[in-house]
Amino acid sequence: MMTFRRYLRGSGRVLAFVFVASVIWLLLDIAVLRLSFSEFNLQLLKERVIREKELLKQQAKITQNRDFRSPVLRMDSAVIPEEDKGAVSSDITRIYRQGGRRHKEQNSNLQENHSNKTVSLVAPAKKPVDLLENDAPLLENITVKNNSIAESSIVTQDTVDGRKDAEIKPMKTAQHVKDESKQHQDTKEEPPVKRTHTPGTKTLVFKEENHTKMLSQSYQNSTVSRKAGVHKVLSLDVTGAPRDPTAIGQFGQAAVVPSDNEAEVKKRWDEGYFNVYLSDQIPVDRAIPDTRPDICARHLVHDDLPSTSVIFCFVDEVWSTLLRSVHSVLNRSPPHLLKEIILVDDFSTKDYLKDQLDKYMSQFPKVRIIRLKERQGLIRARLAGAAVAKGEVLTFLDSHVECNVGWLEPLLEQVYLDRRKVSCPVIDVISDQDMSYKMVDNFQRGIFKWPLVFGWSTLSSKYIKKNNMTEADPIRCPVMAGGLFSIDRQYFYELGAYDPGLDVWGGENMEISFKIWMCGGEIKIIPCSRVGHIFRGQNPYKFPKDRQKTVERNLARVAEVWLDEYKELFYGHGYHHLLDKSVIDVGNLTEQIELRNRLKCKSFKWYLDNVYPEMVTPLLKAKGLVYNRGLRKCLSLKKDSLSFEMCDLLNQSQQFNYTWLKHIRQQDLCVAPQVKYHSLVIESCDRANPGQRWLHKSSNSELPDHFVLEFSPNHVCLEAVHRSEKLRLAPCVAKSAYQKWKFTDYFSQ
Ligand code: LR7
Ligand code: MN
Repeated sequence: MMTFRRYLRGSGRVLAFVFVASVIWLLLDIAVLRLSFSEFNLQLLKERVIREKELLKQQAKITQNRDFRSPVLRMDSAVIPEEDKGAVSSDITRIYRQGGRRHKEQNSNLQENHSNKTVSLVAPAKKPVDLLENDAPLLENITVKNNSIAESSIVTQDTVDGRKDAEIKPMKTAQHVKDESKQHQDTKEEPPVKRTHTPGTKTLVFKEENHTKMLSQSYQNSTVSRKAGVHKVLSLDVTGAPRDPTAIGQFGQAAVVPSDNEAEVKKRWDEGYFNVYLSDQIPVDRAIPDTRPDICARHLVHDDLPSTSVIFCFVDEVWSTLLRSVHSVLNRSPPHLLKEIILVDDFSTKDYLKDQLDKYMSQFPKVRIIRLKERQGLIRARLAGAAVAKGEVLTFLDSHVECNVGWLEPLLEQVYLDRRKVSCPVIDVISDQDMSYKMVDNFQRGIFKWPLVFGWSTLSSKYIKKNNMTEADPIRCPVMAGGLFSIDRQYFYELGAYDPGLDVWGGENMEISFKIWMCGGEIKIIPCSRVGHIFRGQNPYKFPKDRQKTVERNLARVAEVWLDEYKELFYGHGYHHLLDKSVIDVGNLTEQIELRNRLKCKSFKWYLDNVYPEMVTPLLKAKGLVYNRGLRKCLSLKKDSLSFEMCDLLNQSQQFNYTWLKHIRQQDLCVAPQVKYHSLVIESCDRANPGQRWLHKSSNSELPDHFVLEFSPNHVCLEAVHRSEKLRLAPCVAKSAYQKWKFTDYFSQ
């Protein structure tokens, strides 16, 4: 105790005071510090909650948006393979921990994309006349030509009441079964033929009031200011009581060939690639069954419909089918509406198509024949016919058809209601085997699949119900088959007619369809107008140049002018070779592109969103981080060089696209092999350069997860080097994890 007191004396007292004061100061300091730490933590926590909320909001928005998904939202499932999740879990935490800047960038990108989408989805103003706008999803069965599938197969199709119903497709010989990617447009496939006996299939009740309502609504909204009366559609048919009721094939019935004449059938088949032998025995003015829905005969049309020129182009058409086509128009069209029939002879080689044809047709004052001095192909032949046509409406038909009762007025009625309406009949089937006339299933429309392959698809029963459709209502048609349609003559020219650079056959139906829809018009299939057509397995005439190249070139012209950024999808579906200028010269497109600009046509995206929304068209095959299984890291591009980093969904250097042209790209830069094929470089993307194409997830590939260099004849793959974490090219090894890659999001296989 004494000792302690001694310490408190003199200088010791001062020292003790200083000590106690410092202890108190220290304690106070600690208390203040603790207080500010907890405030700071609270702030951090708040920020994190806000960020997470924002992420969730975007997630909700983006899930509604089919075509655009942020990698951030898929990180748990897509970026990281299940077995590797642990390895990168710290990265996920890091993303959340990272400050706002990069995060904001990502946000604004997402917002921008989202608002773009919203704008482009604004539907065009509905015309009251049109009861059938595309406001319901169309889940449909699609029949596209696919030569790799034996066409004798039985395809099932949804019937109106949703049951599966067998639909029998006609047999086609195996010789037509060719490489699918090269033969897309070889022939047009028949639409499904109606089965005559479908017990239990619900028949839709026709609603006459619907039509009358439509007609009066249409009239109110018509661009035509004339006032006219209406009348019931004329069911004119000169062949109603045929000359020879017992003739072969009469009434559109199947004609049977006696067995001892089968050799003759075979011998003459190639003249038209159908049963020419039978056709020649069937009356050129035979009667056919009226295949229209019953209500059609009671439909009203306007009294002052425009007149039409019917244009048939032909090259080496079979005599009897050409005549039957012409007779069917003469016999079943109201004479006051039929201005003329123009036969355009596209430099045929057959003698009977010269003087004999002139002589035969001279008995019909309405028939004019124009002869082309050299082979032009059907597209320029149609242009030649249109150039001399005098009717207000042009009606194009193939030269092996049979127009049915009441076919013309419903087509002209559409044009009358709005000159930008282009109307197509339902194309019934005339059998190439027995020449019977067959009714096709209702509710069919023309569509395309990549790479611009025409096909038929059935409207879904949901769509039919939602739009309260009857079998007689016009059907919006994204793509017309091509050969059979009516169009206002002046409007045809306003649209720039056909691209005259299209050769011989193929692709012009895509061109005119995109042009019509994108430049303010519409295409409808009119179920009350029926025309039979002989669908053939092959074109019976010669192509001046290679057939396949001709069609490919036509399609490439269409793609270049009309498809915008979607042309990558066209080339990406088996047409990469067309990008090489030395392989194909598509010719000059300036005029076509100028035309599109002059007409201020809408974008192809608009067309897809508004006319054919059921078509799923992702612009990329895959996108996001490029994760390497072996390294468990992601590819990164910094200062033009590739390396690996811990995966970071917000890191822009790690974002890559895998395109339809098979590029692994970031903006305009593509991953490409080094000249000597051992290492990798980054270079400007060049769509014509096959060296920049990588196969990844390609169907039937034994190396689906690899990046296989397409260009190289040996299997060479992109590989991450284990130790150096560099990239190199190496012979492909199926099991090597270092050669396996995964994008965050895949949009297509
Ligand atoms: O060089 C030619 N010159 C011609 O005048 C080649 C053909 N033609 C004539 C030919 O004689 C025929 O009258 O053009 C017409 C059409 O030729 P097809 O019958 O050989 O064609 P297609 O029926 O096989 O093909 C369809 O696709 C074509 C693509 O260019 C045209 O658009 C056809 O008009 C079109 N036919 C139809 O749309 C009928 C329904 C088929 C379907 C689906
Ligand atoms: Mn045809």
